[in-house]
Amino acid sequence: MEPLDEFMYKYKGFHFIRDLSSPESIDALDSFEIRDDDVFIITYPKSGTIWTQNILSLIFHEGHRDGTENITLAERAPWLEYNTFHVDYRSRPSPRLFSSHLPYYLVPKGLQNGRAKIIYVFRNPKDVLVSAYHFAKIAPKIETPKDFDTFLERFLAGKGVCNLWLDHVEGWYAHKGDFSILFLSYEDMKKDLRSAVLKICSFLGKKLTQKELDDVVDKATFDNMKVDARANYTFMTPGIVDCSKGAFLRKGTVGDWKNMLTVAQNERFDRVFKERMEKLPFKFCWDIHEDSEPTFGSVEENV
Ligand code: PPS
Repeated sequence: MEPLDEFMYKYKGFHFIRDLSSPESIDALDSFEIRDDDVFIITYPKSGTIWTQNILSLIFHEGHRDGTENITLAERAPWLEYNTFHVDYRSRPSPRLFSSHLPYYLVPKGLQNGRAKIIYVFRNPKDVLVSAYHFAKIAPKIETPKDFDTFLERFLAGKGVCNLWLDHVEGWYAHKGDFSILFLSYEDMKKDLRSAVLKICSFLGKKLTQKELDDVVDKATFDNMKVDARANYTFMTPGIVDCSKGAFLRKGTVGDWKNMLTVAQNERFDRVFKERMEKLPFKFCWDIHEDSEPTFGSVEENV
């Protein structure tokens, strides 16, 4: 283990938050027993995790859909590597839902060639950067950014939590054959939530009635999640996310980077990221008004 700063340590090549995990807990994941009907949401931070947690919770739990249960999403689809609520994952009833920011090489070995399913959600990295910048200001467990330019350079160098965005996305995509995995883009979810929910249902072999589908889509909109205490992170202690400093569900849109990056910063971003991004098979959407065609067609799945 290599301490990186006051907030992070590096272990097995990956940057973890100090207070929320330990090398021993990461080692234990290697042999964590996977069940056939487990479902994992995997993301680079700020790519649509809570959104997908909500969608899966709504698909799987009737009580969530009909509003009779008051269980937070962190309990519904807890973090594999950051067990902040100290849940005994082994005794949880099936089907279990999990969330994780881990790279492909650190997830439990049982996920490889297993029947458990992974939904990998990715988002255009300029919006990821901007979302992460704002999040860092309300998350006491990670370093408060000095200024946006410094934050941008750290992001481009992969020096923050979860390392380099490119490595995360490329790694998962290159090893897609090792897992049963569905790739979804945040932007496609934003442009056509209903189609995204149907895509997820089809991947998971779940059939919803029209009414159930309507409920999932309705409860998973940004506006409804923003006022849903199970989803908007007000359930977190201020020591982990301090919602008095800003909302976790901040803008929930595509293209907010245009309000933040200067022309020079945007050019710098492109210089560092463009070449590797062009080799990725995904069609990235940088503005909510562009690309009326969904990118699902170019997204692959191994079921
Ligand atoms: S984390 O901390 O990694 O778990 O964050 P994550 O949940 O992956 O990403 C947070 C961003 O997702 C946005 N979000 C949504 N956008 C659109 N619709 C819905 N329903 C939705 N739910 C969450 C959230 O607002 C964060 O993005 P920004 O750009 O900061 O608003």
